[in-house]
Amino acid sequence: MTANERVAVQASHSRRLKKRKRVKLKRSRGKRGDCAIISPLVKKYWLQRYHLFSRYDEGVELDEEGWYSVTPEEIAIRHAERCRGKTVIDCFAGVGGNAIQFAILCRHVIAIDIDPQKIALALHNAKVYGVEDRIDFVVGDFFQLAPSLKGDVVYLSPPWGGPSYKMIQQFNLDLLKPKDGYSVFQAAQRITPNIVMFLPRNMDLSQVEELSWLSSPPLHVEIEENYVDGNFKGITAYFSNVAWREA
Ligand code: MGP
Ligand code: SAH
Repeated sequence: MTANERVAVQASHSRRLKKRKRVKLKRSRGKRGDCAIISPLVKKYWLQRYHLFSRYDEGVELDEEGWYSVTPEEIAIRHAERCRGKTVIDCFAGVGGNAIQFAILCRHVIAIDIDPQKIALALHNAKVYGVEDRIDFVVGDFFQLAPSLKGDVVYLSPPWGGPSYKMIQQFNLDLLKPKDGYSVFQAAQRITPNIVMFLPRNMDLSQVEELSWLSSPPLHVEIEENYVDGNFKGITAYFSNVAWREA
């Protein structure tokens, strides 16, 4: 082999290497290449996708409301750990962020959402995690279904009115959708005193404590702050007629 031929072989080898590196880089940026088709609103949540679903690349799917509402997986695991072994009713199930973690750690899950597309996505995502058999999926209005529901724990993560919730200095229970937080809580209380509520980080905490006074004697309430990677994401209120056992 002449010196020129050696240079040519080396050059083509390094071109091949560069090509291989480029392909690898493209793949690791987003296996499903969905970055290009997401809306500007969703982009910031898409960038956090592995915090939302660690198995995102295995086929997890979300719609726009699902993207900005889903409970980050680490927080959903925390909620599920506190309900370990119980039957949990996830009354505003969305695309299944919480329901999936409840299915992994709890005895049984009833996942309700008024939007049929959310329930279809929650079922799909539960299949990705292999837990679809541990969840009863129900399309319906929580307020209508509440009188017929039975379970050990009621989990409430209702809509907060979209990502603009944080423009308000202090969020209050009247701003929750589709009904105010008092109505949601009262409907839940008729099922069980064991209620978990996931609420905005700018929530007026004195109002959350007041909810416990809707029961006689008043319920115990424990409030925790939830962080992901040091970022404050929301608060969780655990209500019960006995103090919640630490998981
Ligand atoms: P966020 O504050 O919109 O995002 O939502 P982020 O990245 O913390 O915003 P930033 O401006 O501080 O960068 C934070 C988390 O709150 C989301 O991941 C959801 O878990 C939850 N969340 C947000 N919204 C708008 C809702 C909602 O409407 N309902 C419920 N149940 N959860 C929500
Ligand atoms: N915790 C969920 C996100 C819930 S977002 C997750 O981790 O994926 C709130 C959900 O409440 C939305 O999907 C919305 O469709 C649903 N919802 C709104 N009104 C409802 C009602 N009356 N009954 C049941 N679900 C309702």
